[in-house]
Amino acid sequence: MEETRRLLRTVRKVAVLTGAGVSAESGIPTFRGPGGLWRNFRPEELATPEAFARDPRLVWEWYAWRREMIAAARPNAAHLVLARMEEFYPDFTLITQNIDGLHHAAGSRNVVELHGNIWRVRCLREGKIMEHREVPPAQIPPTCACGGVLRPDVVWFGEALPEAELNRAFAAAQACELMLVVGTSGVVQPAASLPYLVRRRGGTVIEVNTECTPISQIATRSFFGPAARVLPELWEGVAV
Ligand code: BV8
Repeated sequence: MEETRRLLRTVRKVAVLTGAGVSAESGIPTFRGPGGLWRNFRPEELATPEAFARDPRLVWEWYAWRREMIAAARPNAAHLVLARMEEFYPDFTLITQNIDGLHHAAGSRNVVELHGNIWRVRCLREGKIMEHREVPPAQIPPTCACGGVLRPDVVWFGEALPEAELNRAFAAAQACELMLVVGTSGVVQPAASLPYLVRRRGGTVIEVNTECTPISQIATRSFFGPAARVLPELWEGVAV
């Protein structure tokens, strides 16, 4: 741990990749861990354009359930350490696969939301994107003033990631000296390829997870434990 703290004191360019595990201690179930199921559906069955086309109501009921949990959730110590890191490092990019907005709520500003945000919707008729914070939505599925159906502004399986965000993420992976990978199972592409990019360039990858993942095979070091405990421990004494 001290060796990694020393490293964290000396680097200047840091990128972070977070997944559902960073929000687990805020009470939000992860995708592939316990509690991730909803009415016996797996996320991969609901987070697809086909599922939405087939049954927009069912998919919206899943998002409405997640909105209820996220609205009641507060950023945990891991989110807060990541917000403090952004103040400390001259070059810092936080890349997240999460759609819960908890990094913003913790004070992070330069956040790359690779998979969108649960508090934004997109009109299927005119493509307009807008904030939509009803918990639960007054109407399911919600409709636009133009009459079009509104979908969550998130990236579903089989859908391309937003180009600007993806470019920012790859640029950060190319430029960073160290990438911190927190709470991701490392199975969803293209996000999961970012740590490999860093290692291939000779950069350092530090993983924080409660279990072993494919990223553990290539990480410079993995710290196994809950992010809300491990991140404050890693950060202790670095930013003094
Ligand atoms: C695309 C938004 C192409 C919606 C999400 C075969 C091989 C390779 C790739 C594919 C393939 N078949 C299909 C694909 C592509 C597919 C993919 O990767 N599939 C996987 C399942 C194999 N990818 C896509 O479809 C992507 N699009 O490829 O498009 C394309 C290109 C051009 C034009 C058209 C098309 C889109 C992927 C995005 C999907 N959307 N979410 C929503 O959230 O509702 S993905 C979803 O999974 C979430 O974003 C989630 O964040 C993400 C990744 O999961 P994790 O965050 O890692 O969460 P998970 O539960 O898995 O793991 C939690 C981890 O935390 C665990 O390791 C656990 O141990 C740890 N943990 C738990 N508690 C703690 C903890 N760690 C620390 N502390 C704790 N307390």
